[in-house]
Amino acid sequence: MILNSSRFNLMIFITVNFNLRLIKMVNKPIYLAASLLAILSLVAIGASANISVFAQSDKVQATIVPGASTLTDTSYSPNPIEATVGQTVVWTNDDSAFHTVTSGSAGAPDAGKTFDSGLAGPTALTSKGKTFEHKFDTAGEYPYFCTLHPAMVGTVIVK
Ligand SMILES: [Cu+2]
Repeated sequence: MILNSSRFNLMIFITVNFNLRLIKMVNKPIYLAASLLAILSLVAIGASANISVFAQSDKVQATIVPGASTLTDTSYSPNPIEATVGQTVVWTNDDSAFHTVTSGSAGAPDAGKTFDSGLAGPTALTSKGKTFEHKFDTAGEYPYFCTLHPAMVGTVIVK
């Protein structure tokens, strides 16, 4: 973002300098108009580029809320989580208890087949502050739950 912004400022600086020199050389109103137009279009390009940087951030943040084990469809926040194809959802365990982020629904044969933070290993959300992430490459609705507290449910909607 900072890099993008400073590069953008440098672009404006170069354009303004170039155009000021042009105005001094020729000193005709048409060049003033042209340089103003050039600056305005650069501002427009810069603004739209910055907006797209915000919109297409590659990660979407979500949390497991405090006291989640006593909750149902509010245990994961936000719910649903909305993402676009190619984005990665990052769940952070903000609760003191151990939870999982497991695709599908409790008892279903395909539970955990698409993604699963699991009960052991580096992705297990054993304690507060632990994170689990999954990249969504296909549009669709992905229900998920916690294997330790099957009442905890959420959905990821990928568009
Ligand atoms: Cu849980």
